[in-house]
Amino acid sequence: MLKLHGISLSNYTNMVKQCLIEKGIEFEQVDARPSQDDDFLIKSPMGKIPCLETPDGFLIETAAILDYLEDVYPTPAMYPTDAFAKAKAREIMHVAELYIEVAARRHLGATFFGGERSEDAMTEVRPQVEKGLHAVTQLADFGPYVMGSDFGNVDIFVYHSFRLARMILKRTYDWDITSAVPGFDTYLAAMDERDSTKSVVAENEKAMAALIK
Ligand SMILES: N[C@@H](CCC(=O)N[C@@H](CS)C(=O)NCC(=O)O)C(=O)O
Repeated sequence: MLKLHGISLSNYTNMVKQCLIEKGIEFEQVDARPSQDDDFLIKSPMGKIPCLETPDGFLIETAAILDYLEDVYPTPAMYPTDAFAKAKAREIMHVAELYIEVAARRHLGATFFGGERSEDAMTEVRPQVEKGLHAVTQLADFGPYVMGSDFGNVDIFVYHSFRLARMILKRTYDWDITSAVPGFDTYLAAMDERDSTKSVVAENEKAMAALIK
């Protein structure tokens, strides 16, 4: 059986978990936190979570894991079949990760873990995220899903990237990024109705409540 190493606090772990649930793949979640310990680096060479334990070995990087799941468990399909549309889905996933979530993450320590607020990050992050949001607005369809009427990995990826970024940016700048992207609220409502979202978010909220207290 596949083993998903990670915790429910982790938005990337939650992306993989939601894809596993949507595909109906049996898996076990193994509690693992990011670590630079040698025994964890053997499984996850950057020390990050998630990592997926497969019959062929360990895999890291969420987008690569989602691709593996698609190749090994092709139904239900989580990417468009058309090559260009599939590349467009991946394009939006990269934009959401690199220019919104990773940018917002610079405030993660100060927002949730009592770290010191960086003045450089305060001035640099917001304009970076604004560029990312502008790109998503241009690329996405939200009809109601990111690429139209079909749900897929791009929806899972954008949902969990934005969810964390939104919490961080609200607490940092009192800025709600969902209102910056037309149609985003309709997409969120469609995502929130899915059983897979409900179960992943419920576990995440439990973990967040314990963290924030
Ligand atoms: N690009 C990685 C990002 C994974 C990631 O940043 N995971 C976080 C937890 S949500 C982590 O392990 N952070 C610890 C660290 O960056 O050292 C992926 O796609 O899986």
